[in-house]
Amino acid sequence: MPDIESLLKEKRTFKPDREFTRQANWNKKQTAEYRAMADKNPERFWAKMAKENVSWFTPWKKVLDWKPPFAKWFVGGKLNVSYNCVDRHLEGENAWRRNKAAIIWEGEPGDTRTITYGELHREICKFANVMKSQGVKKGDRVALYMPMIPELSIAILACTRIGAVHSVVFGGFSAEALRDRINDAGAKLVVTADGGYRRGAPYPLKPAVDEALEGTPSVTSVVTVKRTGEPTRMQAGRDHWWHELTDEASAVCEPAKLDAEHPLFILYTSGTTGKPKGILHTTGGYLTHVTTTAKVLFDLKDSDTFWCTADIGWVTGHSYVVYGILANGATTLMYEGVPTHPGPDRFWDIIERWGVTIFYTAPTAIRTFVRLGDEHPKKHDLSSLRLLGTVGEPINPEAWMWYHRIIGKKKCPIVDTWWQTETGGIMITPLPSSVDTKPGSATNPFPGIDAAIFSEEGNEVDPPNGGYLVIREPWPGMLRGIWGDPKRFKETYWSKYKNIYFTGDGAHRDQDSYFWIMGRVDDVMNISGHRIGTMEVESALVSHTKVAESAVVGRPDSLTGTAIVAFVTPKSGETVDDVLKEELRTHVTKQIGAIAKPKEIRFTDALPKTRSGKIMRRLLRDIASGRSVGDTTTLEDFSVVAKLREGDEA
Ligand code: 7RM
Repeated sequence: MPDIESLLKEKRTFKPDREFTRQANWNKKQTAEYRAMADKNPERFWAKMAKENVSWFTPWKKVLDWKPPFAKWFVGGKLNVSYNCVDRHLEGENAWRRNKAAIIWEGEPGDTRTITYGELHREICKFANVMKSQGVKKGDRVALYMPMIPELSIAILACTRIGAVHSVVFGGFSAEALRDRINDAGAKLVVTADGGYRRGAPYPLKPAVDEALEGTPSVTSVVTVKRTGEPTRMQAGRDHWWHELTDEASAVCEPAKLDAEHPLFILYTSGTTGKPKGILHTTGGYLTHVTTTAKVLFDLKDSDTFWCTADIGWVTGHSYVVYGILANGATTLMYEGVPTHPGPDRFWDIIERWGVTIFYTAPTAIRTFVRLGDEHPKKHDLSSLRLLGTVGEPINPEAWMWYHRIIGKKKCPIVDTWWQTETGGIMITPLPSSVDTKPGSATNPFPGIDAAIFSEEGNEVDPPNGGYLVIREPWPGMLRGIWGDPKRFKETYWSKYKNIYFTGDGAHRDQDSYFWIMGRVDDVMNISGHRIGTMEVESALVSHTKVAESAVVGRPDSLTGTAIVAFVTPKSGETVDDVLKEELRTHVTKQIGAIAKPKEIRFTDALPKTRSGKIMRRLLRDIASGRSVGDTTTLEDFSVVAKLREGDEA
């Protein structure tokens, strides 16, 4: 019996654009050479990348020391991440970058700031000196609870300059969530802001810090950026204004020469239990991984303006708003607010005004834009775009096609990038110069990444069957542990299969060996003994002309074991009734087969999502089964659940 059956068939393929391939950082020939090298000897490949793309103070003695599940990369090497992201762009043949934009920032109200590499260097040094004056030393943890403002990137890079370990806590988290994360990491310093702007209004942040700090013995001081200017309570002796401290600070600060395995950051991510895991990343391997992937699959050039729409509070923002982009000397665009303020075309307006060349966003955002209507992107000149990317979820082929046609004007390659907080950088992705893409497939592992699909028993399964996505060999950006909890690290990732990293995702490969990620394995339903990915049913639903978005979950069923319940958001203006329900059930039957036909369809105006845009299927499972809903701390908008509940009673 196959582990996970895949029933969705996608036949369209898209060849790399010739023009694009000709100018790519890695052309077809180089890609083939590197792939061959990586297949034969991944350590040799990664060592070459580390040498080419990262600057070292002291070379490493050993590429990899692997004592499963603990890996050390570039053992004995010394480097500094802020040096790689900034200083080296001010020296030698790169010195012309001094007055090049490193960060283009746009606030939600429309205010903007452009920070050159030269300025960024000064600001980082100043804030590094501020942290030193607050008693922060190498190895100390610093919690960053901030809106999407340049000071967040500056603080991150200042930490790396002195070897402090940052823990960015997304600004949408509650005081309680912040307190747990501060305590788990034992942070000494908290950096925050009075507030930020979202949906056209200021929101406060500092009061949540005050509340969190009622129970955080490790914190000795707080630095607050003045962003909104709203009245803010400051506690004498503990609280300081960013601008007051940095005004007095020296702009000279030597980058610390840090060990390749020195801790770089902790980032909390949710698992199957309630307690978030502090994912630990270290210096040399992580930087090699994100810098190389950014250069190769985003094809980053000096002339690029790269925009990743993720908040820096998520790993996508760490790796591809800050580290991977600045290390390549490109210009990174940071936007503070929501996509729909002041109008539904804000993103397209930003792309047009700044001439964004590479745009990286999430499928959930793309589906929102599909729903809002084509007239909004069509109002804008998007011709600066040359490459598009997606991340965070499987993208349904219809959304992919829309992105390709309406945003990419059929000329931009699309890189569908699969990776995780734990993997540090991108793992499975098309290389835009040389891989034919298929809508909905992340295609192939990056060179030097050994991804495979395993059965329950730990055998590799043959296409087209599905199973569990695993990574068989260590890679440079891999997590080094869960902060303070080696036992949980082993149990979560290394206990299902011996010495093999378990991703928690289901996937299958097609006849061409392409990977199709089917979502988390706890999103897999077992219907009458057939395992079906929720994503496949969702994809089928979304391919119907009247459907904007859908989330599919299983609920216990006495007959079939599990019954499929589909939550469906119709496109605006569509009438919903029983006729449409029947139409959709027939549609899914036609697309996938009767086995996947939803038993129940529920129409809803909105789906419950986390603040990073992932649909909270766990909540929907609870609602679909009539259970009370569990932990909702990561929920973006609680009223959505209340509404779904009301529908329950009706
Ligand atoms: C980068 C990020 C990780 C989980 C992962 C998957 C899902 C991410 C894709 C994807 C299908 C993709 N880190 N996921 N990217 N599924 N195709 N291109 O999102 O730690 O927050 O989430 O996200 O389930 O395990 S994360």
